[in-house]
Formats: sequence, structure tokens, C-alpha cells
Amino acid sequence: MLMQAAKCLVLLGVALTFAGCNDDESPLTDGGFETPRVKAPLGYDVYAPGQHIGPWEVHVGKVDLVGKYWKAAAGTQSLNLQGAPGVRSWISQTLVTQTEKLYQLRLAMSGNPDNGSGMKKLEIWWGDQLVDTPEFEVTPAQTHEQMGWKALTYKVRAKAPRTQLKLLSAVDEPWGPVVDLISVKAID
Ligand SMILES: [Ca+2]
Repeated sequence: MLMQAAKCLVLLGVALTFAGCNDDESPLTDGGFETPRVKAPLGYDVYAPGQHIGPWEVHVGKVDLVGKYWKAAAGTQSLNLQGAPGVRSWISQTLVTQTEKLYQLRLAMSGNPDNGSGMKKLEIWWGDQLVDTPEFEVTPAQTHEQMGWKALTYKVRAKAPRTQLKLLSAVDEPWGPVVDLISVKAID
């Protein structure tokens, strides 16, 4: 961490922008869905396609920004990717990346337990590459307090100076996969 800070100071010294410095360390912002804050008394706000949640854009179907309604993997908010027959919600954030650089992509996954037991699936896209389709099984033991968050880690290589990170619900129901704690970090 100290080395990274020193490197940033050097970069600033040669008049590179502070944004460029941050991009080198982590091109992703608010992977924890902590802004804006949820307003609805029930504890989650619904966002429609075309709307933004901080740096994230919502596409195709609705998503729920979840606050106190259930326990996040970290912080106090997480995201439920709704689906519906023929409608699979997705969110994206376009990252400034370095071509050919290797990145570590991490996230926490759970599933919306409000429809009882079942398998939730998520598609993770890095640019035009389908990185994985992880599954999360909601069991009768799962509660809003014990969401059973699962940590996922991948290595992905950037193919362009900008890369769209996309997370898509792969279930045809509103009780979708749930995500939090997303991070992207250069590792070479
Ligand atoms: Ca969070």
C-alpha cells in the first residue's frame, strides 16, 4: 500500500492526473453499492433500465438496491438482479483498463431467498468474454440475516483501453442473484 502511494505521488509529480493514478490501482468504483443510500422504508429501492446507481448503469429489467432489508456482504447495501420471463436484468460499469494487463476480479454472490429454495445464476461478462456463470443455491436455512455470501475470484485480461464489466441475471424470476463487494485490481 505504501509503495502504491509512493508510485502515485511520483506520477502526480510528472503531471499525470490524479484520476490516472487511481485508474492504475482500481478502475472500478463503488463495487459495494453503498451510494446512493436506500430511501424506501421497507429497505430497498427499485431501479429501472436507463437509471444509474452511482457509477453503475441498469439495463433491460429492474434491479433492487437493497439496504436494511437484508444483510450485505460488506457495508450496508447490496444489489438484487431481478429477472422476469424473457427479461434478464443486468448492470454494467465501463472501466478504464490497460490493454493486455491482467486483472483480478472479485465479487460476493448470494441469492434472493424470498421465493424459497432454488438455484440462482449469474453471468459475469468482461468485455465480450463470458467469464463465468456461477450458481448460488438458496436453501431453507438461508435468512435475510444469514445470506450465505460466497466469494468468487477470477483473473481477466484487458483487450482494450476500456472494458465493460457486466453482471446479468440468468434466472427468469424476480428473486434473482444478489451481488456485493465487487473489485477489480491490476495484478501484473
Ligand atoms: Ca455493500
